[in-house]
Amino acid sequence: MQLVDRLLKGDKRAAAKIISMIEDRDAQAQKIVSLLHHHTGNAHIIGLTGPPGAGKSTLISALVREFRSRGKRVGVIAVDPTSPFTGGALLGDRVRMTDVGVDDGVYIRSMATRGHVGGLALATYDAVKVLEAMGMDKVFVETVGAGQSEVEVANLAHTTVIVEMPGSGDSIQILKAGILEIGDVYTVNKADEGGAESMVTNLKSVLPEDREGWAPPVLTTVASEGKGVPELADRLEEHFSYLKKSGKLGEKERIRSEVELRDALTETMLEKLTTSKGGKKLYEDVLDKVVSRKLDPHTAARRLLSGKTG
Ligand SMILES: Nc1nc2c(ncn2[C@@H]2O[C@H](COP(=O)(O)OP(=O)(O)O)[C@@H](O)[C@H]2O)c(=O)[nH]1
Ligand SMILES: [Mg+2]
Repeated sequence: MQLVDRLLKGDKRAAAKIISMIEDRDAQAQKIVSLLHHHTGNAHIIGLTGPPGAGKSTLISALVREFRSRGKRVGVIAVDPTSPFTGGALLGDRVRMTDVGVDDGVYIRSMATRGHVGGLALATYDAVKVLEAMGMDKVFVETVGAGQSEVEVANLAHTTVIVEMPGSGDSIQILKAGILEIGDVYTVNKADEGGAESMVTNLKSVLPEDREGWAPPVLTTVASEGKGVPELADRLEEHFSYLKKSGKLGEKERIRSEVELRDALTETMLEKLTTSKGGKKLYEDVLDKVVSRKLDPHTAARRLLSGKTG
């Protein structure tokens, strides 16, 4: 397929086209992504999550520059409707972002995953594959920290970075958000605004000193000035090395693959059910019965699968 060939050569326009097809759930998208799968598996996938406004997008821009200066090819997927990388009023340092935008070794893409079952899930995995297949060494995924998406991004990424900012919450709130289990690297950004040190102390007091041979570091950064960014990049590289040496990379890949397989199963089953003759109506009828309490969801699912819906 011509589009795939172009992508494999690193063509950004091909990447843009394919990711749009994924977003639109174009019938061809699945076939294309299937062709890409065996061209993936070499990139370091890094997820960044944290509250809106913490500086995730700014930090990613700074990391892109840092890794470019280290000779890495870098891709970015932003699953964040509130601060897209392109269009509208976005990034603080628009000009410098445009600089990396014309660089062949950088591809940045914002994505809307609305309407996809599971939100972040399958469409993002597919988009990451596109960036891997086009030859990116580092693929950053930005998600806004809102409940479930943190855990989802931790499953998607090899390395999960939790971005906090001073005053964004005391340790109890941090505990509640469930971010203590999933972060591999923590950074308190906006360290220029004061209060960062107490945030760091708070975080350190509640984080484990050792998690299966890895001690999650807590850093401070000023993303808008690039301060602390080389150190952050170093920690990311260290974590990737740790994953490789400890055999954890294989475990992570298995979890990633399982999430993908499960999501694909759900999607395939739903597609099969709703595109078969009379399937859509049957599905809606069963859904109505669940709503009116005539049927429970478990029984409904089993009946739909077995085809006995009477
Ligand atoms: N003072 C200060 N502002 C920052 C820093 N990092 C980002 N910002 C600003 O904070 C705002 C939100 O940043 P953004 O990257 O969009 O946050 P996101 O919502 O987490 O992606 C923007 O106006 C940035 O310019 C920082 O380290 N210090
Ligand atoms: Mg953002």
